[in-house]
Order: sequence, then structure tokens, then C-alpha cells
Amino acid sequence: MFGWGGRILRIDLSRKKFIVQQLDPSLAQNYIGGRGFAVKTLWDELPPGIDPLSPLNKLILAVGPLTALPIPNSGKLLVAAKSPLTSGYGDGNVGTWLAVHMRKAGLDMIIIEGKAERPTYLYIENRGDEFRVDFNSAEDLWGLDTFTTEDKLKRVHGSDVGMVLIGPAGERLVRFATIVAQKGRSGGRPGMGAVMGSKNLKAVVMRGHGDIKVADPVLRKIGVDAIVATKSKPNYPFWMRQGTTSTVEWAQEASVLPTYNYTEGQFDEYEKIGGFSVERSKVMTRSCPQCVMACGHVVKDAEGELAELDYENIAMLGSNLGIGDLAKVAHLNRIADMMGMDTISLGSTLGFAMEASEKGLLKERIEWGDYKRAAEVAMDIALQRTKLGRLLGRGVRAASMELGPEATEFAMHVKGLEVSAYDCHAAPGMALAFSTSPIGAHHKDAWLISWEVQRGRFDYTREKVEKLIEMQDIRGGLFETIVTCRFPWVEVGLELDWYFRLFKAATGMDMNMEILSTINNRIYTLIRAFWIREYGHWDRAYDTPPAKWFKRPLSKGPLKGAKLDHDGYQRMLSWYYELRGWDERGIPRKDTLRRLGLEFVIPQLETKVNLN
Ligand code: PTT
Repeated sequence: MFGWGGRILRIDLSRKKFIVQQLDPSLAQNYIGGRGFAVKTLWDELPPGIDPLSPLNKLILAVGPLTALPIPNSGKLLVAAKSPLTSGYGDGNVGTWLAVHMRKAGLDMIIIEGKAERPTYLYIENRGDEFRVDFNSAEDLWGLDTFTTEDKLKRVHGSDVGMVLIGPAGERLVRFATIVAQKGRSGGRPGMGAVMGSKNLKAVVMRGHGDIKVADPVLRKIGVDAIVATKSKPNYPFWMRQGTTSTVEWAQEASVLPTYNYTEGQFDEYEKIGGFSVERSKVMTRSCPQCVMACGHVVKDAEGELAELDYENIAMLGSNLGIGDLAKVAHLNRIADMMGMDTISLGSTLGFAMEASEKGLLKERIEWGDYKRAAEVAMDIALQRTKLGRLLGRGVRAASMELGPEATEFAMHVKGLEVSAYDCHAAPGMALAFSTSPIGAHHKDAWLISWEVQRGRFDYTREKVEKLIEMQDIRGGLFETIVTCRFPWVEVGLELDWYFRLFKAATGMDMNMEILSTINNRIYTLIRAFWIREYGHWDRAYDTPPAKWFKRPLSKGPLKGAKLDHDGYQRMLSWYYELRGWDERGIPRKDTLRRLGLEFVIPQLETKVNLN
């Protein structure tokens, strides 16, 4: 089998044991890698209904057949587990040298089980088929921020290792704690860092040895040509100047820049935090391994320290909180990176707290634009040191339920995952994208918004739903399974055909849109089955965007008065279900399950819901 390493490393923290297992070739054929491997493993191996923070949860680190190859932007790792934030399926995609070392060692997946008795970090190394896994004490690392931890581990193991780690937020089980790498790569928004923390696992460090075997050596030439093609795209030079941060100006123009906890779509001070401001302030860029499109723009923060910015971070910690100062936004970003928290969920919970405080639903004061207070509350959350920090550290869904029905009206989440940085008062397609994303309200599976802004943003059409599914199939089905960065395709327009050719050269297997669509339908439907099994029931309400976008129209700007239409949205949701082969409740039909080779989920699902 070419393209895949063919090995799975299974590590039991409770018993300090590990085994190397063979990858079942049918798993590769039917699920490709990354997210596909993760959900199949979680479905097969997790006892239904477990507490995500219990030792029974499993942390999956998975690569794909194109990870770490000499092709554009291939140093990525899929991290997944049952989410402590949403209680459903959770994953994220983090850039890290660990992915490269896994590939060198021939590992497709590392499955981490159980719970270490004391704080531990893992050191993994291979010589051919022989693996060594050390269960090292992390007592002296526990409590340290991610930057210091990385420096310390590199002093012990050398700077050429790959690693992922958590900060104090993960240790203290903040539900949106992430897994961090390379001082600024952060992945696993739905609390993958808390899952690591619950296992007393501070870091995974690895040095892999070996070559990645591919089916056809022509891969190297196609890879080099693809890199040249990426760099030759007309908007490549502008991308290198501003990366994702130019989205601030675009979002302002389109009235989709989240402002004051998604109350408005425009922010008066947007220029101060926009792409041009970042370009002027930039001191360096940071990137994932094997990247030709560095997206981490590093600026000096309000305390003179280096901090990395992307669009999502700026919007959620800037306009969404009413903070129009790049250095201050960067400081909040630095806190999130050092403590190991997701910036999107942090910005959303802080925005929620500001609105709750304004409405008198919170005793504690936290005002719009007050960066010092925002930084203090961010640390309260990370360290779980105050009542407010403990409330917000559970995410906006849990916090709003505690504050009462009025608060749930402005809690910006879907299925418990805080919404990423696009206001959808006038973007029903993007609202549907958030609501049908397999992990909750993340934009990564379908960034429909720029397409719909051009094509008729007030329409509730079937064409939009079809486009959404096509995007999910490409982003979810391709980039989350081959596990490389999607930016060459999405940001500078590298044609998909490059990836199909690279896939063929790596694995010897064909790939095209039709195959991709079948595989992604299988993965999406299995993920949906996982959510239903874990929740024990299902209905359309779980696939519905936050109430604010329906009930509270934009109050200013060119789209003043805009809000989502309930009936139009429900129509689109029904089309979505129909196209995926799910019934009117959003539950996969039996014939769909059989057609996709997922009949094995039927007995368990039938104990929870009636299947059509
Ligand atoms: C992703 C989410 C994003 S999406 C951003 S900015 W983006 C935020 N970045 C954070 C950060 O930084 N620090 C922090 N403490 N928390 C953060 N949370 C937010 O996390 C990321 C890049 C980006 S930057 C994007 S869009 C693309 N995402 C990809 C993806 O999802 N899949 C894929 N195959 N390729 C992708 N390429 C791009 O990678 P999550 P990263 Mg992240 C400072 O992982 O959980 O999906 O959250 O992984 O290595 O940082 O790369 O405008």
C-alpha cells in the first residue's frame, strides 16, 4: 500500500503501554485519512455517551496520504476526540512538525487512551519497525505556558523534534482549550486541549526516521510544479503581504464583520485593525512546516511582545469586543496562544460577557472596548481563578443556560461551538454552513460567504445549498482527509486537479469530484450518526443558527434592517437534508446508510431514534 504508512500507534496512558498496529487497507480506501480515520475510530471504540473528559475518551492524531510530501503546504495534523465543549464530534487541523515526523515513522494515526496518573509528556521515536515510547514526567512543565514549555522540551530533545502541547487552559479543562504547536499554530477548537489536559498529558514529542513511500516518483515533479503554480497565481504577492488579515476590509465592506457580539456587521474603527494596518506593523511571519504561503503575521503587542494574528483572531478579539487597536488585539491573541485557548471561542465568550454585563445579567462588570478588563477575564478563564472565569470557561452555550433564557438569545454558537468570524444577518447560506458543519459553527468546511455575497445574499435558494455541499465535499472530504492546508486552493486558486494528480501519484488510486463526494458523504453521515448516538436524540433545532440573527436586525450601515428569515432558512435546511440523504429531522435514512457502507451504525442508532 503506497501513500499510507500502514501503521497505527496506540498508547495507553493508564498502563504506560503501547502497541503498533497495522492499518486496515479498507479504512484507507473508504475514509482516506485524517478526519475519516478519526470518526471511524471514535465510532468503533468509544463507549456511547461517555464523559468527554473521562479516561474513556480517546485523542486521535491523524495524518493523510499527502501530509508532509514535497507539495504545497503539507505540514498539517488532524486532532480529534469527543468534544467536551459540544459533547459531539470534534476536530481541528494544526500545522506542526509532529505531522512530518509521524509520516517519516510510517504512522497514519496515533490513538491516545486512558489517563496518566501524574502529569506526563510522551517522547516517541522509531528505528524502522522498532518504536520507543517514553512516558516522561511533566511535573515541572505543568502550569507553564505553551511558549516556555516548547522551549524547555526543545532544550531536552533538540530543536529538530516535532511536538504538540497544551497550556494552562488545557490543564484546567477550559472547554475551548486547544492543542498548540510552534508558538502560534493552534488546533482543535472544540476543546481538544482540554481532552489532553484531562489525560494529564502535557505534550507529545516525536522524532521519526524513515522515508515516505509513494506509488509513483513523478510525485516530486508534480509537487514542485504545484509549488511553482501556487507562487505564480496573480494574487500570491498580495497574499504574502497580508494573508487572511485583508479579510477585515472585505468583511467591513460586505457588512459581515462581527461587531459587538454579532450585533452589527460593521465596525467604525476597522481600519486600525485591518490588513493594511497589519502589513505596516508586521515584524515577521510564521508558518506551518513545508508551507509556501505563511499565514501567521507577527506584530508587537501592547506590551512589546511578539504575537501572531490571522483574520479570525482580529475580528473576534477586535471588532467583536469593540477594540480598535491592533496592538491590544495582538495582546489578547498572545494570551490565547500562551495559555492554549481558541481565539474564536475566547472572543465570543468575552463578547457574550460584555453583552450580558450591559444587560445587567452578570454581576461582574466588563465593558465594550475595555481591553485591560478583557485581558484580565481571559486570564481568569485560562487559570479558572474566578467565578466568572469558571462560568465562561465552559463556553457560551453552558454560560447562557446558567444566566437564563434572555442570555440564550445572544449566545452565538451552533451545537455548543462558538461561531467563527462572519456575521450572518444577511448571509443565509453561510448561516447554513455554520449550522451543518460537522463540528459546530466553524467556517472551515464551507466558506460560502464570499460566493453568496457576490451571487445574491438575500436569496434562499437550492443552488446555494448545492454549492454548500460541493464546498463541504472539497474542504471536508479532501483537505481534512489528505491532511494538507487548503490555502493554496482557497486563497490563491490552485486548481483542484493538482490535488487529484498528487493523490494518484502518492497512492496509485484515482481521485475525482465524484469519488470525493461519495467519501465525504460517508464521513459526514458517520459524523452525524456519532452526534445522534452521543446526544441520544436529534431534531432540526441543532442545525439552526443563533437566535440573534433572526430576531435582532442590523441597526446601522448599508444593510440596516437585515435579518434572517425563518421560513427561508428552514426551506434550505430541508434541501440540505434531502441532498445528503437524511430525513426531515436531520437523521440519516436507512437506505443512505446502506448505500454508503455504514449499515454497521444501524443497530446502535435504532436504540436512540426511529430510522426511516
Ligand atoms: C482554526 C481556527 C482559525 S481558522 C483561526 S485563524 W484561520 C484561529 N487561529 C488561532 C490562533 O492563531 N491562536 C489561537 N490561540 N487560537 C486560534 N483559533 C482559531 O483557530 C491555521 C490556518 C488557518 S488560519 C486557516 S483558516 C486554515 N485552516 C485549515 C483547516 O481548517 N484545514 C486545512 N486542511 N487547512 C487549513 N489551513 C489554514 O490553516 P482549527 P493552524 Mg488551526 C494564532 O485549527 O481547530 O481548525 O481552528 O491550525 O495550524 O493554526 O493553521 O483565518
